[in-house]
Amino acid sequence: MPSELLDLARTIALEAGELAAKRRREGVEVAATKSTIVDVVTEADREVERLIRSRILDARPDDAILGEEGGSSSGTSGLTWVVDPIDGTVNYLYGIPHYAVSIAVVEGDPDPLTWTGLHGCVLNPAIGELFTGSRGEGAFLNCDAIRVADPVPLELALINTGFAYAAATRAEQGEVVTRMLPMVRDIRRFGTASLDLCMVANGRTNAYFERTLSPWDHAAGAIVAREAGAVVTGFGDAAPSRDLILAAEPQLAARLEPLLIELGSRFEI
Ligand code: LIP
Repeated sequence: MPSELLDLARTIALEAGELAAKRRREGVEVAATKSTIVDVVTEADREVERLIRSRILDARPDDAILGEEGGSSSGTSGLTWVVDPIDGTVNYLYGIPHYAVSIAVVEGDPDPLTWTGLHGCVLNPAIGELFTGSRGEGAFLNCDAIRVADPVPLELALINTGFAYAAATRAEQGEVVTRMLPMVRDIRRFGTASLDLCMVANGRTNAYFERTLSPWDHAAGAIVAREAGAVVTGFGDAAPSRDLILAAEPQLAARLEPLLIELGSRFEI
């Protein structure tokens, strides 16, 4: 049964990714703005999410769905599909080949603070990279098992992060990055949270942190990263949520979590 769910997530992600890539080739425009004028949605985001929802409902009518563009629908099975049809919408809009279809299956209330992530599938359709992970079953990039990078000291850590859409929050996030920059190898901002987590999972970066993410941004990538050996956490013992997601090889995670607080990352959001 578990692998059936991952197979279904993978099949749906591949079909959704084909549609997203086709719409990208045809040309993409902003359909509307959301929380701020830089938080955009394209018609492709909506169309891809409609496709994903209909495929899930056809196969799993009793499951709930929580999606970025279509909100939440309830179910009776105790499972929720957490869907970001196009994560990295700004990259998608600009034609930067680094965006993702992100699909997770979680158990429990549809709240990242309490749910248990079961399966995660993150596809970058632009380059054909498909990351998957299932609880207790490891993580994969296409057919190959992946692992986090070996431990490195802070000064050799390549760290990716991201910024909120709200200007005032970005200003605070910028201050944290300014303080961190002299302490680490370098900082990256790729623009797609689900893929940020997968980059930690296969050792392309050493750690990733971000605040203000929505559940669909991190649900699938968190499962992949955890299955690849990363610690994926919020502040203290909290699960990852809007408050914080930090993913890193365990020794680096233990160093970074208090450092983030020391650098002023725990400002009010
Ligand atoms: C975005 C991310 C981006 C993050 C933004 C936002 P969207 O998702 O993946 O990396 O920094 O805060 O959540 O809006 O492209 O689906």
